[in-house]
Amino acid sequence: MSAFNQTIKETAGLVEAALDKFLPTQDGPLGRVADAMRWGALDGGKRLRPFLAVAAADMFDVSRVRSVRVGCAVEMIHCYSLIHDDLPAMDDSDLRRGRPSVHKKYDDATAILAGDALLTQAFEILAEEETHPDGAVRCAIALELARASGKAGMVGGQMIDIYAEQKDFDLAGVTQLQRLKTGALIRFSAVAGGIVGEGSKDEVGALAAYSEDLGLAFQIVDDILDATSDAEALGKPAGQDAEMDKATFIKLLGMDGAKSKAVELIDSCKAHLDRFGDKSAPLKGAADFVFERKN
Ligand code: GRG
Repeated sequence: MSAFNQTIKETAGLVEAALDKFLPTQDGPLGRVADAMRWGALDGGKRLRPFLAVAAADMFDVSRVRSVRVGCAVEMIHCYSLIHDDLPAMDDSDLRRGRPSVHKKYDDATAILAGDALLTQAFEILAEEETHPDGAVRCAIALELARASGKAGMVGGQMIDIYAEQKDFDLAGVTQLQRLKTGALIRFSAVAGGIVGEGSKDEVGALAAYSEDLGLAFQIVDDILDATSDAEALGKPAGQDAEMDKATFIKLLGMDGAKSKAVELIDSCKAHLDRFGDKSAPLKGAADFVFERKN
């Protein structure tokens, strides 16, 4: 295993343990939604977003107790979005992270409620004093997450994805859609690490620039994997973009053009971190990981 894979695995272990504590099983009528939250959030995924939050915070010597909480908050939002995205009213997907999606394992109502509860618990975690003793810092992180996940961010991107007449989208249109749908949470992750670390405006700005390029590269790779991989390797259905005639980077740039664009973005995202010197190695490693990932 490469040194970076070992590092992201270690962080994922910390996040898994913290999520397990945040999401205990429960007796009585709430047991079902508690179990569904655990099914949707535990034991799966690359944990890329929490890794970005923790690695960015590490550059400012933030304690892992704090940074892992920020990482758990963004992972909970991500997991809620996947649970809702898999519902029959959206992507209608039976498979997620290589196992039945939450509505398949439970039912639609339970999946909706489990997603809602993960969404709200993310903000609960950020608001608690253990995340940062300074209420203004906690508020700044929560504000950033609200913007990244709501109508001006991920939800807005999902809305455009579902309802816009995508066949007419040009590169600017696809880029804007993906910046919102996938990019906003990736951007939040790195930026939140800088905020919890009380970085300067310029330092947080550099993290924003890094994660904006990284988010787009992530999406291009996602398009490539959707077109070239299979459900077994991805742990979710493949070939959906072409089936639904979605506007993707591959459709607009061709496969080679999309790959070149991803390489360009990976190079430029790393360059934004040069000001942090050696401390930025894990975040630069994350960029290579995004490019080389197979699921
Ligand atoms: C339902 C509000 C709402 C939003 C859904 C993010 C999203 C919006 C839907 C997910 C659909 C999708 C497959 C988008 C492509 C990019 C993406 C978010 C992939 C999944 O993220 P990974 O690869 O997944 O980080 P893991 O499982 O590793 O966490």
